[in-house]
Amino acid sequence: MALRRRTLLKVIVLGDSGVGKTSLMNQYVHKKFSQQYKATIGADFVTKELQIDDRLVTLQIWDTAGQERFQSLGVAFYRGADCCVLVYDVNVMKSFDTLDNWHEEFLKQANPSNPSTFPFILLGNKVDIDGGNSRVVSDKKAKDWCASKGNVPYFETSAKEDLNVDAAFLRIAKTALANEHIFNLFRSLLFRRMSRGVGVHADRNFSPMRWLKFFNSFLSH
Ligand SMILES: Nc1nc2c(ncn2[C@@H]2O[C@H](COP(=O)(O)OP(=O)(O)OP(=O)(O)O)[C@@H](O)[C@H]2O)c(=O)[nH]1
Ligand SMILES: [Mg+2]
Repeated sequence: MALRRRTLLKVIVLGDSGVGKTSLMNQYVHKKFSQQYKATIGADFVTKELQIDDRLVTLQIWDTAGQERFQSLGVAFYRGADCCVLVYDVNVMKSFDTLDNWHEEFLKQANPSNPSTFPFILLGNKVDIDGGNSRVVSDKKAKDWCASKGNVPYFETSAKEDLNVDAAFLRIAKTALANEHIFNLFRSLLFRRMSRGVGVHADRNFSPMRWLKFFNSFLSH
């Protein structure tokens, strides 16, 4: 088999305390679920390898603390993210109402080069509770929110029953990978221009130094 390049994708999971961020990750990576609640402190990551078409992908999934007093993440933490997963609990209205804040906060901290196209995914978790009878956020309300943010993909999940968890994370990986492709395409175009600049010194618009500066400023965002 030919040697394939491994791609590392950084995914950040955000949402209110208790919505099930840690549980979703544990279900996805370890196929385990615990009823016991143990608040996440700071942030921690797990990795999962998967194959998408002919690409080997390592998902680095960062679990974060929903509780404000345990949030201690600096700007550097958000930088370089390939996808942001927002989680709410379909039985708790407040966890849905705060999605705007999480969305805004992520964009402020991560400062991606194009905020309007940065990939987000929304997960409505705990759909198993009470057979859906205690649900307060409708499917339509969630989809409307997604539409208002530029067609964010939406999944309804249960970490407890392992419902839709694999499907959601596969979509997360594909979305992050697509974002990475765009980045790589841009980078290769930039390098081509740079090398042309080296060959054609008369073309001052494409001087290598100019492209290098531009490229560095692009990378630092
Ligand atoms: N019934 C049910 N309970 C769930 C589900 N997901 C998580 N829980 C429970 O909800 C509680 C909180 O889950 P966590 O995964 O710790 O929540 P979190 O979002 O990581 O919380 P923080 O770390 O404080 O931000 C735990 O008691 C879990 O067992 C689910 O899909 N269904
Ligand atoms: Mg947690």
